[in-house]
Amino acid sequence: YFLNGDVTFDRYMNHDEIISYLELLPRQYPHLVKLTVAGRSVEGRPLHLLTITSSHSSTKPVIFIDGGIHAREWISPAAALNVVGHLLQTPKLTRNLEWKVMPLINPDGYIYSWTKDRLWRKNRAWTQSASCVGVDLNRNFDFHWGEAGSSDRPCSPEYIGSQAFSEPETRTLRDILLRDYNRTQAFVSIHSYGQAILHPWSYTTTATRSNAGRLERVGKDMVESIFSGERVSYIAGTFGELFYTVSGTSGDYAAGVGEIPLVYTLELRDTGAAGFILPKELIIPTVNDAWLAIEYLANHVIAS
Ligand code: ING
Ligand code: ZN
Repeated sequence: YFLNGDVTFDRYMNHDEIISYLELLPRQYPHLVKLTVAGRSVEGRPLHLLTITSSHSSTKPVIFIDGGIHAREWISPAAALNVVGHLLQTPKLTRNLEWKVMPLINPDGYIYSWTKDRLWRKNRAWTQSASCVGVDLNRNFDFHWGEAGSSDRPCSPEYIGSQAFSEPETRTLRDILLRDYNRTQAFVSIHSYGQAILHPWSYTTTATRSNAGRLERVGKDMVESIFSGERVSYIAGTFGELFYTVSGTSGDYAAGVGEIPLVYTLELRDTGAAGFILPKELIIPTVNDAWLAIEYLANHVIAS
């Protein structure tokens, strides 16, 4: 059963349940949680931002997390909310860090995936094509926009949009990201599936980022941390070297324009058997994968 405002990981929470839980948090933890509406989706829904920290100070390192950018990846907002739940019980991580979490950056798409088309990926924007809806938000960021692994055809699931940042969802994420970018130490974008921890660059396999060694080491440590906790195998590397190249992603933007040192995309379970339709029995172990990785990353930021 579900009490209004409760959180559950025994099954997927729908849009309204997620929002009720978000709205409850600042009332339950007024000293730790601030909830703001950072923008509006194409269909006018609030884009929520949680700021989580004890004793506000403008000098703490920031860790930014985005969830739910792709509608059908239901495990992603669940993982973001589970991280929030853990943070509220881990004083070390809220005392030393400031967290900015957008658990559901594509609410219109999420609802559409619940009600009309389970495998919907994009947002719900009108396009130049009368018959095709939606922009792939993870192709709409202004860093190597419209290059490899994306499409300028509105009917494509990887449609880039009419221009970079054409969508209110990506503009909202950008504006929050850039606001504190000089003290943002880590950025994590949560997706499924593939069991991989990816670092920039995604748009190319020929260039490596200046801090590639550190990115690779910390990525491998996160994989190890997941394995020791959950006995499940993830792989670490750049998206380009492990899979193929894609451009206009939030991660590449955070690294390339935001200049955030530690940038990771988590591709959670599974490796393809269930794919996007991950059974509800796997929610709890899978959101724990994300927590183990992010907890490791947070402790790394504090230690460095
Ligand atoms: N995959 C991601 C996608 O947007 C990705 C892969 C994300 C690559 C971020 C690099 C950076 O296509 C899924 N499953 O959405
Ligand atoms: Zn995705």
